[in-house]
Order: sequence, then structure tokens, then C-alpha cells
Amino acid sequence: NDVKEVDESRVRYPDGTVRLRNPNIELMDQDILYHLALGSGSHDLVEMFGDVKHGMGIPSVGILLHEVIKLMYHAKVRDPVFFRIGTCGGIGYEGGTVIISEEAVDGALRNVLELTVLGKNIQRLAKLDKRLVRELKALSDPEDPYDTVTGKTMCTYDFYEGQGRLDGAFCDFTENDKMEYLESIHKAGVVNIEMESLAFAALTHHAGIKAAVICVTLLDRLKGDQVLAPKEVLDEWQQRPTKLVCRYIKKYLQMK
Ligand code: R2B
Ligand code: URA
Repeated sequence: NDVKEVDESRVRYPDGTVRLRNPNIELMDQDILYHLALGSGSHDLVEMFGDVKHGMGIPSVGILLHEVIKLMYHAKVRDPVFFRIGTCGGIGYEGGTVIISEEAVDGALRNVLELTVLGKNIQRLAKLDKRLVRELKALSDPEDPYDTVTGKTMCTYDFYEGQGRLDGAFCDFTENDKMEYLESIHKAGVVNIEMESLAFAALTHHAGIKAAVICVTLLDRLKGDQVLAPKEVLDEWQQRPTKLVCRYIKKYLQMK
């Protein structure tokens, strides 16, 4: 097998910036990123994108969705499909398991995103496309050295107390309380916990856009709270949801 592992030092400079594996780019006067309608000569890309960081949780994904949904409209994109890929805590699943969400629920198991708009509470159904879940599940390969499962995803507003962790800056419950809660949501069909799916499901559903949520577990929350796996292991795990989505895109393009 001559497929080589990626050597980190060849793809990143010591300061964390991306190192291109193509010496030609440095020699060009400017590089036109044709499909993005941007160019290194015509745009100040460091000024525009140098501080790009991804936020976490419902507020970040909400803002992003408003603008990406409008982008779909302005660009007249036909039948877009949105994917949220990321990490989560498993409920009864060991680290490295890929989970496709059947639906998103809040910390009280409600399948709705609650927003306060003009001082009034409104609710939006956090519904995901069932058929897309089946199509994605069918693309899991028995040869994959990990499981790919489906189930309910709990979405919380906090990583620590909101997810029943004992190791936050505050904790006003006991280990027994925590385990009782986690066992009860497990019984109710929750297979993982993360922090974006509720808004992702609710806002895409509200916009009539097909969407799926695929996360990899970083630990089994029935066994602990801290993320202990080494960085290289976490990095490999985090590629797994992307792999599944790539298989979907490949299949979709072949059908066209
Ligand atoms: C999963 O991981 C992050 C918290 O560690 C959050 O963005 C999420 O949903
Ligand atoms: N992301 C979460 O939101 N929770 C976890 O336990 C792990 C990743």
C-alpha cells in the first residue's frame, strides 16, 4: 500500500498558517480564485479572511444560516442540501462513532428551536430530512473501522452544566443526578449531544432546505466528561463525518 500519511510539517508553517504543496503559487503575480470570484491581487485576502474563526453553538450557526440561506437565494442555487459536520459527545457510543441525526431536540427533549423575536417567544420545528438520513446511512461502509449509527441528537446551550458535566467551573448537581439524566435521555432515544443541530435543523426546515447533521463522538458521556483522546486520534476521528458527506456528494454527482 503506497498511500502516504500526511506530514503535518509539510502542510503547515510553525505559526499554524497553511503551507501550499505547490511551489508554483508563490511565483505567480496573483492567483485568481475563479469559482470564489476572488483574487490575491484584486482583494486583500488577509484583511478579508485572515481573522476567520468558526463560532460555536446556536447563535453562531443561526447568523451563518441567515446569510448562507440568503446567499442561496441571491445565487439562484437549485435544490441545495446543507450538511452540519462536527463533533459531539456520544450517549452509549465510544469515541470515533459517526452519528447521523434523525431529529434534533433541546435539553428538555423538545423538538423545537425557541427564539425570542420582538419580545415574544416563537418556536420552530427542528426537523431533518428522513430520506437523507437513510441515504447517508446506506453510504456507511462495513469496512469502515468504526460504527455509523442514527438517532436523536440533543442540542444544548452550554458544554458544561447544559450537558450534565461534573467538571465545569460550576456544578450544582451530583454524579447520581447526572447519570440519572443521561440514562433517561438515552432511554428516550438520544444518541449524542452537541450545540448546533437544533438551529441547523429548525432554520433549514423553515427555509425549505434539505439538511443533515453528521457528527463524530469524542467520548462516551456515560463513561466520563473529559475529552482525553490524543490530538492525532481526534484529528482522524473528525475526518469521518466529512468522508461520509464526500461519498454522498460523489454519488450525487454521478447521478447527474
Ligand atoms: C460540538 O463541539 C463544540 C463544543 O466542543 C460545539 O460546537 C459542538 O456542537
Ligand atoms: N461537543 C459537545 O458539544 N459535547 C461533547 O461532549 C463533545 C463535543
